[in-house]
Formats: sequence, structure tokens, C-alpha cells
Amino acid sequence: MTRARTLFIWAAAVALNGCGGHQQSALDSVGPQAGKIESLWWFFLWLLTAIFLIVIFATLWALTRRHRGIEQEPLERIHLPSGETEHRLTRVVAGASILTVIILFALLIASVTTGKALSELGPKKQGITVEVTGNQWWWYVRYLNGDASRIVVTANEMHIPVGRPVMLRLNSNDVIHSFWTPNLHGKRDLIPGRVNTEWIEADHPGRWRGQCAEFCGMQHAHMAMWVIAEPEDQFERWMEAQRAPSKQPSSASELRGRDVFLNNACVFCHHIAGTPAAGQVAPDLTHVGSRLTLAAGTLPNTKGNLGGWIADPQNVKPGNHMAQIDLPPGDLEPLLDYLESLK
Ligand code: HEC
Ligand SMILES: [Cu+2]
Repeated sequence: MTRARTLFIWAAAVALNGCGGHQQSALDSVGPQAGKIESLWWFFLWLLTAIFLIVIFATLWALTRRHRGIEQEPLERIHLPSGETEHRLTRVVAGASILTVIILFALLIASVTTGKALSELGPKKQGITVEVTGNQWWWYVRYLNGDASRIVVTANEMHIPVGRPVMLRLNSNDVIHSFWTPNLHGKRDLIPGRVNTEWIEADHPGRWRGQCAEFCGMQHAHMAMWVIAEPEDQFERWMEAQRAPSKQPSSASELRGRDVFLNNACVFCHHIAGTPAAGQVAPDLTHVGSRLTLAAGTLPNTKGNLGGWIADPQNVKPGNHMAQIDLPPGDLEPLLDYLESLK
């Protein structure tokens, strides 16, 4: 049972990663941030590969070469290098040490300049600000706006406009998490009680998987987030749709489903704008039907998976903070219809 579940979740993760058409990889950068990190990575790789080859080559050369000193003085039991050899060896070792220090400094300088360039990236262009708060084991996402009525809240998924810097304000509600979308940016910690910032920018449309990169407890591995970059107009349309309150039920089943939701403990944890459900300790469900995945990137967002999740959340993500609620038979189906309709 456990193995089957693990296999299923693994298969779902592979399918999700594949369906975007993009690998989760720091070596396939799609923005200036990740681009700089990728260049640094290649610089390290090539330089260190060259050094590795030189060292291996020098070792082999030293091992296989016939030793002239011994040849010259075959009868001596202890081989003492001549003064001239001694002098030459000292120069070689000193030269190699100096070269090593220079190379280490070059690596240090490359690394520090990359870090500096990253921190100076965004502010040149006007961008948007998104607050990302880590929770065991999901991401709260809020688009800040001077006008409170235009703030957008969602979870486990972030849409960003192509070509515009996005300032992330990272914070945590419980333990330390780390936000990492390798194609877009380097890791940045989310620390309770403090705000860390990070700029990201995508050069072209696409969707990329992000992952919590700091062990944060039992379901750390199932704490993923999708970042979706869209052209400006498409992004604005998405924002407008997310700003709207939840869709009103349009069928008898959806209406019943909303009652099921509102009459159960769901409301204590979840928020659905436009209904009395105002819980703040779980993902906002106002537009849950519009999202790609469920339970922080763990399952593709399909009706079947939604049913499986609500019926037994602890089976999908053991230890997660959603309570299992035993719904009377006949209640689950309408509830799913309702939640699915919340596009
Ligand atoms: C005790 C609080 C609590 C209750 C009660 C609760 N949930 Fe949840 N729910 C959560 C938490 C926490 C998560 C996030 C779990 C995770 O991904 O680790 C969640 C996740 C979800 C998700 C997935 C959202 C997403 O975007 O990934 C859905 C859908 C959901 N709950 C529906 C419901 C429904 C329907 C009910 C009532 C039958 C309910 N929940 C009751 C806490 C709760
Ligand atoms: Cu984590």
C-alpha cells in the first residue's frame, strides 16, 4: 500500500514536471537571475575540470617517468636530490601554491560579483511585489497592491508577467523554508519573523517547478510550487479573474456542494471569497479550480485527485495539517462539483 502510494505520487510528479514541457533545472535558465548563476556554474565547471585534468596528467607523468636522479646514482641507498634539483623543486612548489591562491581568488571574485549582480538586478525596471509565505507544507502567495481591494491571494502557484521583474517578499509562518525555482533564481530562505527579498524575472512564457529547498519536516518533499510566466495581457486577465470573488453555484449539485463546504469544518481553515468561509490557516480556495495542482504540487488538479485528497488527505501527504472529515455518502460528489467550478 505504502509503496503503491509512493509510486503513484512519484508518477504524478514526473507527469507534472513533464507536462510543463520544461525541466526543473538550474542549467536551463530562463531569466537574468538564473542566467548569471548558470554562467557561474559553467565557469566553475570548466576551470575545475581543466585543473583536474592537469593534476591527473601531472600525477601520471610523475609516476611513469624514469627518475633521472636514481639513474645517475644507482649505488646510493638514500637518494638526496642535488642542490640544483632542490632549488628547482622549491620554485615549482612555490609557483604552484601561488597559482592555486590566484585561482581560488578568481573563483571567489566570480562568486562575489555574481552575488552582487543578482542583488542589483530588479529595481531598474518597474515591477510587481509578491509576498510568499511558507507553511508546513504549502505556499501562501499574495500580490501586494496599494489599493487593498486589488490584492490577490492564491496558493502553491505564482503567475508572473514575462519580462518584468517580480520582487518576492519571503516570510514563514512556522519553520525555516527555502524557495527555489532553479530555472529562475537561486535559493532564498523563508525565515519566521523576518522578510527576505528576492527578484525574479522570466524572459519568455512558460511554467517552471519550484521546490522548498530547506528540510522543513515530514512533507518537505511535497512542498512544490509552479511559477507560470505569461505575456502581460494574459497575466492581467489572470489577475482580474483572481481578484473576483468566487463563482456562484450554477447547478443544483454545485449549490449543494457549497452548503456541504459551509456546513463542515472546512470553513475554519479555508477561505472562499464571497462566502462566509474565512479560515486563514490553509490554502485559499476562492479559485482553486483554476490551479494546476493540489496539495503543493503533489497531485495534478483533477476531480478524481480532489476527491482522493478530501476523502483522505493523510493518505496523500501523511502528517499534513488538513483534518480528515468524514462526509456522509452523497456529500462528496456535490462538494467536488462545487470546488471544481471555482475557476
Ligand atoms: C484543520 C484545518 C483544515 C480543515 C478543517 C480542512 N482543511 Fe483543507 N487544507 C488544510 C491544509 C493545511 C491544506 C494544505 C495541505 C498541504 O498541502 O500540505 C489543505 C488543503 C486543501 C486543498 C488543496 C488546496 C491546494 O491548493 O492545494 C483542498 C482542495 C482542501 N484542503 C479542501 C478542504 C475541504 C473541502 C475541507 C472540508 C471538507 C477541508 N479542506 C478541511 C487544512 C484544512
Ligand atoms: Cu521545506
